[in-house]
Amino acid sequence: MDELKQRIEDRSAKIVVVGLGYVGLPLAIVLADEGFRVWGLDVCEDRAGAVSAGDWPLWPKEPDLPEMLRQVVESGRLDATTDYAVCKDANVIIVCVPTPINTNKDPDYEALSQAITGIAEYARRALVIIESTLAPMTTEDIAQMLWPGVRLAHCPERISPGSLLYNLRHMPHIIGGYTAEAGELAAALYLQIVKDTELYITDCLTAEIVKTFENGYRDVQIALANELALICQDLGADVWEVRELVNTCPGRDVLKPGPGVGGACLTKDTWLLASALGRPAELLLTARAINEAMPVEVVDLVLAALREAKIAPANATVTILGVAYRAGTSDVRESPAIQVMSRLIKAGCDVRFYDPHCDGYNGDIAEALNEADAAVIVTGHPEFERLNWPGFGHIMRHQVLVDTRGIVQEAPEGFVFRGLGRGR
Ligand code: SAJ
Repeated sequence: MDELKQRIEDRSAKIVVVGLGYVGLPLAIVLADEGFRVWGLDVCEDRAGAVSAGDWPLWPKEPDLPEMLRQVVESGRLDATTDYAVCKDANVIIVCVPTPINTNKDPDYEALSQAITGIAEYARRALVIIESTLAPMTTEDIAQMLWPGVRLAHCPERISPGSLLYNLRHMPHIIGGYTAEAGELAAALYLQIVKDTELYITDCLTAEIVKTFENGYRDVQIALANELALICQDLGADVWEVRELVNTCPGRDVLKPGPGVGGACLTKDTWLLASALGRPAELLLTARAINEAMPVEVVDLVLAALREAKIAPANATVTILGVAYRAGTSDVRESPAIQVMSRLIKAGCDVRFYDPHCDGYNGDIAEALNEADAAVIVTGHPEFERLNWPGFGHIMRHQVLVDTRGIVQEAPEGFVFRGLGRGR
């Protein structure tokens, strides 16, 4: 313990980060930036090659990290490989591989099993940290795959796209030690990178439940906002006004309704949590069902607006504004926009899309709206708050606008307008 702790504290520890995605790559960069010798390991040769060359292989819009990557590679503190043998003399191995769900909504631990198998023979001397999100009790299974005295901790990532670096440094860290010694060692490591935040040391099971439930909790809150939107739509009220007035009551903080929940975390963490239970997690799973059904509600709104404008879906060109799942980012993973688009295509519409943040989708908005029959705001990008609808009305073939984010204050003149949750 003492020698390893010493190496962590004086930053002479060699660290291997397994999985160079949006969790592992920022972590590897920050650790290298703090002076550690870091190796990234990824099964994808292209990914490992790009990182070794100092080229940011993920979303281009992430602040600061691409430049930091170039610097730590140039300084010789970060390198990448596909070969697990790099773990041989590692002092710390941090596993950051994806833990998605399969089509049955069960955990898909293929990448995790591969990573654990890959590091197993080298893990005897190292501290092993799992940052991947895990269903409760999975760390125990991982410990069984490693050797009996393994120093293992589950420290679930808490970062989100667009602010990876900030989250890594400033989010409170939950440190689940498989043993008290492992928890203490992991805390010593994270102390080297965090700024102005807390580390909380607990056991692995608690850390697993905290991570999966914190996202399940957010999913339930969003589902409640979405349910309120559907109630208001049904009864002829405006959800944005109702929400604002509900939130004047102390202790109420209704989130914003929208076209559904996207991203890699909220769409699966409930399922990871539920997979470990011997009883149904009814409220959490109902929330999932509500959020998963929101794209259908959006398509119904679009079809109703087209009907009002007397346009048959088969004759309609619909422009989707916003493909990213989260405002201000270029991340399209599990985006509700994809569901909305594919359902509109199934309904017979011709679908175009525009997103100012996503490469490949960010041509010219006027071109995307030219001769279109309808526009549908799906992502709440700030750029969409200032659009000149009367101007676009002149270039559109028909003037139909659907807003799923409550960012168009008033129906533009001459438009058939529908807002999610706006029954009037
Ligand atoms: N959404 C709504 N209404 C809201 C808030 C969000 O419809 O009021 C939708 C978004 O449009 C998006 C989805 O929910 O489609 C998820 O949004 P999010 O803001 O929760 O962003 P995520 O999925 O990137 O969540 C991450 C989570 N972080 C991790 O899993 C490590 C989550 O725990 C954080 O709370 C969240 O970021 C955050 O607040 O940054």
